[in-house]
Amino acid sequence: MFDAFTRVVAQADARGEYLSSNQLDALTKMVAESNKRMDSVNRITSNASSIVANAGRSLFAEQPQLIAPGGNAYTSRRMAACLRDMEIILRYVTYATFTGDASVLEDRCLNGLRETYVALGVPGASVAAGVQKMKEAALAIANDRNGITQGDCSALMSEISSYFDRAAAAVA
Ligand code: PEB
Repeated sequence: MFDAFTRVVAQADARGEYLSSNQLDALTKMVAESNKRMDSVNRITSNASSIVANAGRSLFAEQPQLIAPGGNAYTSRRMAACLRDMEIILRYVTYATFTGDASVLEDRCLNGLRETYVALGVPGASVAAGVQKMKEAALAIANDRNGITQGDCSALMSEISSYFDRAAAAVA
């Protein structure tokens, strides 16, 4: 598991080199703008249950076969497993956002997830659709201009977006 700092160190060490000035500049910028990152993590984390519940509601409205008898979210046990899975994925996205690196998400959540869903008979494309819905909600909350110091968060938002996209692509 890497963060933005340990990844750069591991790469430099593998080559037996000092950190380059480009790497130092990028990390300095990341530190200088870290309040944006922390605020985004905080906002997504504190709204996690509504992000998950609304994404689930919207997914089941679009794909009602999931909650019909025989569907993959039919019975409260499967429904609970489904909402829990979405919550787990969202949690790892917040970890990746915090560390500025996708490896925690990849290694501890997405690795083998597609195979797990195939084995369980859970439709990966539907999980991916749920993840995309969480992405839209999370970005709207993280990027809300109200009640916060104004600044350019476009790079951070596309970074966060990329973590959701990775999760969706891993199971689709
Ligand atoms: C992944 N999900 C399920 C299981 C596992 C995961 C390992 C099997 C064990 C169990 O039931 O608890 N676990 C989950 C995860 C990590 C982990 C992400 C990462 C660290 O450890 N059903 C739907 C939707 C979708 C869904 C499309 C969006 O209709 C999910 C939610 N996951 C779903 C369902 C089950 C499941 C299990 C329904 C139960 C399947 C079953 O038992 O029939």
